[in-house]
Amino acid sequence: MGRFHRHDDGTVHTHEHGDHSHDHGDHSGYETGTQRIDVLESIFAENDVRANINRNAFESNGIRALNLMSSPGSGKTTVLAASLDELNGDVAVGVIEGDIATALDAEKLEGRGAQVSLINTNNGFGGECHLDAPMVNRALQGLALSDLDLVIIENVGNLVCPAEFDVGEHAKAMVYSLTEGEDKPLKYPVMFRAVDVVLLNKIDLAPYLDADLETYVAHVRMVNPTATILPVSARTGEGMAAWFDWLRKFAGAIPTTASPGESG
Ligand SMILES: Nc1nc2c(ncn2[C@@H]2O[C@H](COP(=O)(O)OP(=O)(O)OP(=O)(O)O)[C@@H](O)[C@H]2O)c(=O)[nH]1
Ligand SMILES: [Mg+2]
Repeated sequence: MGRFHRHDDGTVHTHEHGDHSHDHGDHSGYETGTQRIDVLESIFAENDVRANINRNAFESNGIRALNLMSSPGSGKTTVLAASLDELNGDVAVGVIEGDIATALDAEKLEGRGAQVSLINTNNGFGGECHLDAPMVNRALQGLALSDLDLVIIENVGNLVCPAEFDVGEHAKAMVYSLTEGEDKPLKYPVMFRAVDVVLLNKIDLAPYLDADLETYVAHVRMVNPTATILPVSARTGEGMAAWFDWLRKFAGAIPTTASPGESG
């Protein structure tokens, strides 16, 4: 069982076995709970310091930054490729491409008018399941920030860890594919709760999956009443105009009364 977790407000809480009347007899894990929490708190604290450094770097260059997250294969890179093609010549975009290994996604985004900076999290010990602020800070060295309006960070494909790390972004978006099943917001609420936008992707597959879009939307709403939910197909382009519109507003390229990502 997990003995710590980080709340949306950034605090870390622990549940020791001694808190409960039962004892699972599980002594294989961490006997030193307090020390472990100290380490985690300092990791998150250090991350948040670096995240603010990143945010200041973005803001001093007039950049808006978006953290794009999802399970593996939901469609982040496909959405990004279409977005770069759409904004090319209009909005100056930089991409930070986070992957455990390979340059495969970074290569798919080449030639679309954007600067791309790749960061592999593989450190020889298996690779991190998320980007943290220090990694994004290193990736920033690969971008000419003064030339950019918008930076999109493609996080490592994972439905849990990326949502826990502020990397200095101004808003979080996620891609939720119909193929993942309609129960995912309920089973993995942390990311669904953390995001400003949910792209409900692969709607072209709805007939084959016998999927009911309304149930997907209702489940997202149960954990996140305010997120913008956009049903799209990055494959066919259906619904993508609304996403491009959101991105342009976010980047400040078209006027808006309330900037997306600043409402919540
Ligand atoms: N049918 C359909 N397929 C899609 C759609 N969007 C993406 N795909 C396919 O889904 C697969 C995964 O898409 P990616 O864009 O690589 O997903 P990703 O989230 O970037 O994956 P990771 O970076 O590995 O986590 C690819 O084969 C895409 O062509 C869509 O709207 N409809
Ligand atoms: Mg990808």
